[in-house]
Amino acid sequence: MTVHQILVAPDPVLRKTAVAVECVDDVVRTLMDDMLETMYDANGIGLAAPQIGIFKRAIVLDISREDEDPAPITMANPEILWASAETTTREEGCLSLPEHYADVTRPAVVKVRYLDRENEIRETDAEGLLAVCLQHEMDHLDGTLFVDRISALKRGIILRKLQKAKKTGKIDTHASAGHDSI
Ligand code: GNR
Ligand code: NI
Repeated sequence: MTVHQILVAPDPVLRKTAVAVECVDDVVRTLMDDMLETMYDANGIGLAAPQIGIFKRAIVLDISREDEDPAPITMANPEILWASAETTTREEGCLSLPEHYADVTRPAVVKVRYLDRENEIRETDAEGLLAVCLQHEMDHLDGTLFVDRISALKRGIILRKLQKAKKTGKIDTHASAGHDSI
């Protein structure tokens, strides 16, 4: 298993659209296991393959609390079949926008179809934090970041700060904070 480096915005790689997974085979299962390990290592509750530079429609999540047993979820080719008109607003963060948070409004409930680890088609209804996280991860598969769903003013502030931090080398990316560098 491998902990991957997580790409940080602004990075054109995060803007690419990921390609559908043809079949959830051992290669995809290994990718998902690596994504889970990377996500847990970074203390995230979700991760999409493009965040580690892999353009496959694969996402992982675990929204269990620290005092609960781990509850990893892996999905390939997730698609929203239905979204509620009712919306919910929640403060979001993103491992690719480190240390920046903003309120994002999204449908409160979604029905999602996906391929599970055994390549079986499944459907599930999600609400609450799971619905938020699912939509956040699915956005990554289309090159969308949560800052695209807030005001242009706030988006500009966050992206400019990240760009500046990158230029001055002050960004505390996962890799530079971890064991890969130096
Ligand atoms: O770790 C994460 N926390 C989070 C909090 C609120 C809404 C969405 C998320 S997902 C994020 C991890 C991440 O960047 N996934 O792409
Ligand atoms: Ni994210």
